[in-house]
Amino acid sequence: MGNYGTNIDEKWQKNWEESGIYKFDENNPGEKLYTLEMFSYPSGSKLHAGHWFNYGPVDSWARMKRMQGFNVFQPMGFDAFGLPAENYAIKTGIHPKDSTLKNIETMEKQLRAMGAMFNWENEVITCLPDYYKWTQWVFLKLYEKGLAYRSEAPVNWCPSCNTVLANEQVVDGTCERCSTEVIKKNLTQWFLKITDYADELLQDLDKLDWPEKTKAMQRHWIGKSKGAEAIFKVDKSSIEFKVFTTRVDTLFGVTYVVLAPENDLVDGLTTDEYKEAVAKYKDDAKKQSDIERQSITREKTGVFTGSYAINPINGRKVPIWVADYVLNTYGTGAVMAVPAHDERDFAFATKYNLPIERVIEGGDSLPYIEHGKMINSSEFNGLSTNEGKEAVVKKLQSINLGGWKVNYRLRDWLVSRQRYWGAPIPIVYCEKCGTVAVPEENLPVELPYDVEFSPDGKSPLSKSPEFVNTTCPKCGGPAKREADTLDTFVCSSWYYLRYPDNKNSEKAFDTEKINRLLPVDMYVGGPEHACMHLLYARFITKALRDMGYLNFDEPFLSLRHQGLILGPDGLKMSKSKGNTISPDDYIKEFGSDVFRMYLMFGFDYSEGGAWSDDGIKSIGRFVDRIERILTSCREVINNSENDKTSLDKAEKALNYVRHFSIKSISEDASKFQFNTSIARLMEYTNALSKYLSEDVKNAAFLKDVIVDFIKLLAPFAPHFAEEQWNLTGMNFSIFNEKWPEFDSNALIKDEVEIAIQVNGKVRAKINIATGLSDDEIKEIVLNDDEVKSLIKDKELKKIIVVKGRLVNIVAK
Ligand code: ANZ
Ligand code: ZN
Repeated sequence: MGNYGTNIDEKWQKNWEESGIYKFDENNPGEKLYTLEMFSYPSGSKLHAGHWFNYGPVDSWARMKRMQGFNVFQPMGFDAFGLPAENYAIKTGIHPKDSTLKNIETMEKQLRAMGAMFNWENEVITCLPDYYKWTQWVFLKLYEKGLAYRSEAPVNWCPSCNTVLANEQVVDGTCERCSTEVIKKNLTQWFLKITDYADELLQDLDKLDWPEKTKAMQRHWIGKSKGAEAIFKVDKSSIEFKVFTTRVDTLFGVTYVVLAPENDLVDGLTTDEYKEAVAKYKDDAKKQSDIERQSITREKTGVFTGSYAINPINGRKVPIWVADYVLNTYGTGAVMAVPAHDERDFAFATKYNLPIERVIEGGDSLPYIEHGKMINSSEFNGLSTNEGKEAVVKKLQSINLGGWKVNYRLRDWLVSRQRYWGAPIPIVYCEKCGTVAVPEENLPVELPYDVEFSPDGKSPLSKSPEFVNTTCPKCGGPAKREADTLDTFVCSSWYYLRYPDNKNSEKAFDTEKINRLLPVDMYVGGPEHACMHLLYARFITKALRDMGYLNFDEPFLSLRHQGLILGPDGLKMSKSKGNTISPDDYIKEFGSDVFRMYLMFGFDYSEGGAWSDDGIKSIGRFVDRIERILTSCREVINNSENDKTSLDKAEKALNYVRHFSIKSISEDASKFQFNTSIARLMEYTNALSKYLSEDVKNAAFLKDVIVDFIKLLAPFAPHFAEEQWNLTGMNFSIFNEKWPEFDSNALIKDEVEIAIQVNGKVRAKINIATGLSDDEIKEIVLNDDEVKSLIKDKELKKIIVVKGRLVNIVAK
């Protein structure tokens, strides 16, 4: 075992800390590089391998960038409000504030032991009043702009978490956090109007250097759909309604229309005869999740209302049904059904014996859902789907019964929560003045400590009279505070704006400063945030920009996701499976650099994989080997007896590896390809070892070569490299050194290996000097003893040279 271990880690952490070398100052030389890892949730279970996999390699990337001349800003903080702490409190009786602050203390210690260049002086902790004061300010700004509003709506309710959820927090009909099936409840809640930005959120994705998959997920979530609206009048009634369709060319094929059970028009449309059946159906529909309702395979159900609607294009009377496969929250909550050309309508019509009429030519069987020529559509017959859409819309426009329409799947962001551990919503309800925003000078609305927070579906804060009862900021009369708190995703939607100016007590941030330091240049975190945090943060940035607080459009220019580190069994780590890896134990045994380097070498960064003890042990041996070899190199360098100054074959070979490593590592590590970067370091180590076996060595040259080696190693093994740097007699700190640049001349090899093909088969390989002409090469090849014996007495028919690779000989 070598000398490297936690003692070395501690030594250099102390030096870095005391010298303050990583302190960020925007006036430092170099282009600013805002490197950000998604901040941690302070849980009781400490830092796990996943945190390490997120933060360690990104710190290595940032260290390389620093050496390449960037002025790196890499802050860290805690996303400290939220349900886990509150649920833990309910279980144990420990107040969420106490447990959270204690967890933060532990995690900070662990994060420091990682030896990353975190700018701790810029830390933010979202549950502290000096932060959430400004979360409340952000909310108020949105409210002033009409981007925050309160409304009654059927919302997602998790019966286990006892709170409403945003659409983004409902995964396959279940709660994102606890997997309980989510139900619908009609509640008055606060929403943020993210839909105002739907189109820009979609368009600007094209500008971002983000994983394609993540962009695709956001595109799908925003769900822009271009179609048309058509107005159907209800027969013998003054009621009319719109339908949204992406296939207006099929308008002649409508044989019935469907309203969502929740559509407000349903009761007014239903005739007495059908009232009972419809009422019962509406009741049943409440119990179904949107996902179930939209499933193609699920058995369709529905009821007739007794009323008819008039098709605007041909005046035909069609029955109006109510069915839960139509969602009230999309489009107009009403659908024109074309069973011949839509799968769901087809299944429904088949089940209820409704007519099915083909209006698009093509395919053998129904439903035919592709494009084609219009038929059975009077004057439109013969038009293609696209021509037909234009023509039908034109007609609808001319009779004022429809037009083009764009719809989005994205819904406004529901941000109020009936829970305790969150930022109070800074709103007051006054009997006289109604809904009143808390004035900025009265912020923060502090979260009281002594509150009964066991959840029962009512906001815990509503049970605290000291909190709820207040006076109206407008009229001074009695008023009540909003007792819901903000979803933690609101806290995390703007934290990257606070980091650079975290001590500002006058403002959330200084606009000019933030405009200089943002956007974030590199953002790294889990892919699970694709349609939540990453969407919300983009929206908040754009909204603040429109209010004049920011001058950039996007918060995160580049984004990378780390993969998942699995247990040794290949399964997701979990306490119950007993397959968790505790970083602390390994770090104690191997040192933090070995842990970090193993994560970087053992896995593709964006893929992750199964943990292996053998893997980390072999990295431990690699570090020991480097230590031994560098020690020997230093002995050679310090003992200049059998010194030479020329660069001969051995030096050239080593120099090649040196410059090849510089080139490859610079390229690969910048692309987050850390595993291949470390593989190059291993080759470099081998080349050094080989050179040590030479009889005579060039000490000055060797010194340069190990200086470069230690620099290349530094980002990946920061403590160990700093120690080696010091032992080599260099000045503190290696992280103030310039990253080496490769010399392309060193990469031109004097000789190349060429394959000799005889009659189509590779028979030999010979080394040939580079830069020779074809004729010179032919001559060398034909005079080679091995080649001579291959041809023997055969007659040479043909010889072809493929430069740098191959010589092809045909001999009979
Ligand atoms: C008639 C039609 C004929 C349709 C046809 C499709 C094929 P996207 O792409 O998702 O926007 N639709 C509209 N509103 C709906 C609602 N609230 N709930 C369920 N389905 C709804 O899909 C638009 C299509 O989904 C619309 O076009 C409508 O069915 C249906 F051959 O209208 B279509
Ligand atoms: Zn839940």
